[in-house]
Amino acid sequence: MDRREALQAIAACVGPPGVVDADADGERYLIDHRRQYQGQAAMIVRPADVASVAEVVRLAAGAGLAVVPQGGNTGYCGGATPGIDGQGTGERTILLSLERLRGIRQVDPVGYSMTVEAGAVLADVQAAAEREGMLFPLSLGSEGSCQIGGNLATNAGGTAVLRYGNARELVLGVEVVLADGQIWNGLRELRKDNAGYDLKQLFLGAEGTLGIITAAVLKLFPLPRERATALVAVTDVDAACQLLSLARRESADAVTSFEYLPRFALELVATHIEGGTNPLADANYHHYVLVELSSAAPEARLEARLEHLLAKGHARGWVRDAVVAQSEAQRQHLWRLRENVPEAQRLAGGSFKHDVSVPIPALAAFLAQGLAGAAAAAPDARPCVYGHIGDGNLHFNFMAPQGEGLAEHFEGDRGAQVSAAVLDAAAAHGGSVCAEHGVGYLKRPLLAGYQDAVSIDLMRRVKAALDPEGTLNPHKVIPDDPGGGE
Ligand code: FAD
Ligand code: 2HG
Ligand code: ZN
Repeated sequence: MDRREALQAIAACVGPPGVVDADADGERYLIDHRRQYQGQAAMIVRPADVASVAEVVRLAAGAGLAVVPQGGNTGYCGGATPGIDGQGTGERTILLSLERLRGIRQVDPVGYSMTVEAGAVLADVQAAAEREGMLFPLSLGSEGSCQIGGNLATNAGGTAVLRYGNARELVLGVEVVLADGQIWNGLRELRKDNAGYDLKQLFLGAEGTLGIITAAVLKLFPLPRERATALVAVTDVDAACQLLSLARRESADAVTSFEYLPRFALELVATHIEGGTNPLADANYHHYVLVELSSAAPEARLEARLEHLLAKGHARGWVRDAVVAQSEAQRQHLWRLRENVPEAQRLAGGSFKHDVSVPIPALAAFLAQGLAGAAAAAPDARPCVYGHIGDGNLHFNFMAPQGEGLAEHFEGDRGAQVSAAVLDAAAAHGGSVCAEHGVGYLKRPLLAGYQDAVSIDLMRRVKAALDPEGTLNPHKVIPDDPGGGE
């Protein structure tokens, strides 16, 4: 079958509701969330079930067409955008959206698990678990539009990793369409299974380069009965890390979230987001953490524990001031301040982003080194460094000076020097230059520069074993092989 015939067969397989009219609706699928990439595809399809996903991949592979899977298209690294390699691959690429596979197949209160299809929106997965009195703890600012398949494919992090782990730690089983169109049914609910390699891990965090996740069995947890949440002004990042350690000990490890916010991030939210007022704005504090404790125990007395540890932190000189939420509305308000930092940055002209992690004890030294190096290269840039310090993960972002465009300020050498300052500092502290957003297309050069050669070689060999024809999401994740391969 040639490519034209394969495209016709794919269209027939998914039927008219499964083919997107690219002229009318293509932008939603072909441009990434941050509008950094304009993609191209020979066809955009939305199969309605796993058998159709498998048939699309089988037909595509047989005709030498590539397939790029897409979830909610909220990714930050261009991973879900087809045909952006500048080599005209769009003409032989199918974009496959999982959005019609959105069923919640089962919620199991005895096994504390649920089985969902890949296209289910994360917020719907959370709500389905909650309706049955359980918690699916993955939580990100994009949860209203990202899909569980995309979350698993990127091994998403978010604001509850400290307590529950990254996405890959929340998975018991997966169903995957392989590069030749076979379906691997790994939808197991087992808590223990050492029958050889843990194959599901190959597909979690692989960003669609090794298989297309079509369904998953997820771990659930008891729903918290109590939460205590505070916005805390701390002396500096070192003090924040000390407070985290104390909080874990004092609360019997009830710390669910521990998020760092510098004054500048809160100012952006106050300026650009309706109702985004920082309750501690009047005092001249520079460093804040949003702390949340949660517990499923009936009388955990979390608010008292939180007050107690804040008092201890104050006595030790780490805490300067704090607001403890007194109602669910106040709690929501504090979370709105944190969750809206990405949107506030976007509304303020966008940010030059780095997503890095280091061991928690190295955070303060890393931050100081990264900021100093970046300031030497771009003294007028405005750092907006914030994020999941409870996981050692900082979003090391920079905004252009007021009145100047982002691209204009960071293009060329200046941007390269800022990035080198941040990424070299992360590497020097034993960190990662791709903490939670993945590699996609954007960060392949970083991987080539900062990942050791043996790791990259192993990744190439895994890719060659699972997708020898390079059908799935080509030119993503794995750096180009100077020897001529992908
Ligand atoms: P997409 O963007 O559609 O795809 C991402 C990658 O996964 C692509 O490579 C794609 O090919 C692949 N893929 C998608 N679906 C499948 C599938 N079913 N099978 C195989 N491969 C697939 N990320 C975090 O980790 N933590 C955060 O706190 C966080 N906060 C965010 C806040 C905002 C406001 C925004 C816009 C984004 C945020 N992100 C965050 C980034 C993003 O939301 C996550 O990476 C998310 O997991 C992507 O899911 P998605 O469904 O949108 O995937
Ligand atoms: C978050 O934690 C997201 O809010 C976005 O991961 C990070 O703005 C960013 O770079
Ligand atoms: Zn994040």
